[in-house]
Amino acid sequence: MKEFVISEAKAETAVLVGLVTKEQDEAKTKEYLDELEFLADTAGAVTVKRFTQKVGGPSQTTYVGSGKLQEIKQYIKKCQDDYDDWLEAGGEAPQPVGMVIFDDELSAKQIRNIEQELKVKILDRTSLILDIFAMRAQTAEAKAQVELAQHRYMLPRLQRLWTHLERQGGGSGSGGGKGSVGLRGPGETQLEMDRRIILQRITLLKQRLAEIDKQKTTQRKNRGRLIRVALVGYTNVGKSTMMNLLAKSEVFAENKLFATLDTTVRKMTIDNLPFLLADTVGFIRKLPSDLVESFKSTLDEVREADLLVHVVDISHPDFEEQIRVVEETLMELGCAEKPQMLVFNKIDAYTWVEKEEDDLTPMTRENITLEELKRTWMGKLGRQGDKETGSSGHYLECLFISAKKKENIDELREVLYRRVRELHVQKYPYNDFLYNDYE
Ligand SMILES: Nc1nc2c(ncn2[C@@H]2O[C@H](COP(=O)(O)OP(=O)(O)OP(=O)(O)O)[C@@H](O)[C@H]2O)c(=O)[nH]1
Ligand SMILES: [Mg+2]
Repeated sequence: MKEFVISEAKAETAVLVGLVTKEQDEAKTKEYLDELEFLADTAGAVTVKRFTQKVGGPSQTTYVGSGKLQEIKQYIKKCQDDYDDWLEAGGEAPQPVGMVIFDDELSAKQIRNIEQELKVKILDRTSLILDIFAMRAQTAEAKAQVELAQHRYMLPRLQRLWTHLERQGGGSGSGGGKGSVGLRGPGETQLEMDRRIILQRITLLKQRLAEIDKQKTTQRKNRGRLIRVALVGYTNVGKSTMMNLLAKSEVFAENKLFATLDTTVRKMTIDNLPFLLADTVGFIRKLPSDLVESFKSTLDEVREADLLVHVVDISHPDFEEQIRVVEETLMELGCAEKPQMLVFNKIDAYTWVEKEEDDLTPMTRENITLEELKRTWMGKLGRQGDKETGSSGHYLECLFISAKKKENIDELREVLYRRVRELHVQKYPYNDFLYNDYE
């Protein structure tokens, strides 16, 4: 039998691992793994298999139980053998498994143990997200923020460096777009830095970010007496598409997670009423708190906004949970009390399953029409908290649009105009110049 070796060629094929627990039932775990697969895809990895295990909670040593770990090992080995057979036969070989991605954050100990057993790249949800961020970071600020988050992630996991795995492909310095999945961002030399050097680097990055932050604060102060509106929401809901539509900007938007990392601010006008509109980084479940912390200055745009437009992808099967995640993240940022409006986007892609009359199984979310959903959400306007939808926020407005098909955009503009104008008059009551213009 051939020796079990690692080759670079197989680096971009992934196996996903998640747990089914008391708190997270099978359906939930499937949703989480769907999202993890989308994240992997965004990072450039093809998922070939998923493993799940029903347990009370993650094992402290290997996350999954030892039986499941052996099962994963066998699978990896089988793929490798198939690959070798194919090569021998001279055919076009299917990729063997290059990495295993775990749906929760792993400790140093877990990573070390699992890596020893599986002998392929081990990633967790956090390192995968960080990897995508490193790939997406464009500005000096975003790059510094991602690098800071990566070092913070790395620090308690330094043992990971004494591994048999050859580390290649990392860019030097802060996240470059090149390199293979999980190895972008701080490169090999940096991975080998000891604790002390990493700590120095963290201090330096924090200083650099504080500098940028100062400049940005000054810039923001110089923007004049304009109401500031921020588009917030889960990743991939269509924030940038809306921004481009409303402000005629050209923010990068695509069907990948975290398409936009940097905040873009545009001055826009509706009926002679000028205000600022900001497109911000998307949120996601299990977003590492280090990352939220590292993105402090990017998120200041949200913190300092006068009005938040919470964009939701109504065509996503999990949109309700996404709303809750965004609400929680806003709470973490101390923004929960800001005036907010809810904009359900992608109504063109909303689907539902009609229930047969004689079908006595309970109604599920799948059976709800768009009209019913509208009624439910409209009904909770202005109310704090809601049992039916599980949402804790209270919203001034609730709109249903399609940014792509340009449906209900006039209504969106109208509502924005009304709310911004209201806020403007409250905030700058003596600004007669503006006032006269709008009467
Ligand atoms: N069907 C449909 N797709 C839409 C709509 N609006 C946006 N999209 C698509 O959704 C995907 C994500 O859009 P973005 O505007 O990049 O989303 P985002 O919220 O800025 O995402 P991040 O920057 O990754 O957080 C793109 O493929 C868009 O074309 C819509 O109204 N309907
Ligand atoms: Mg975007």
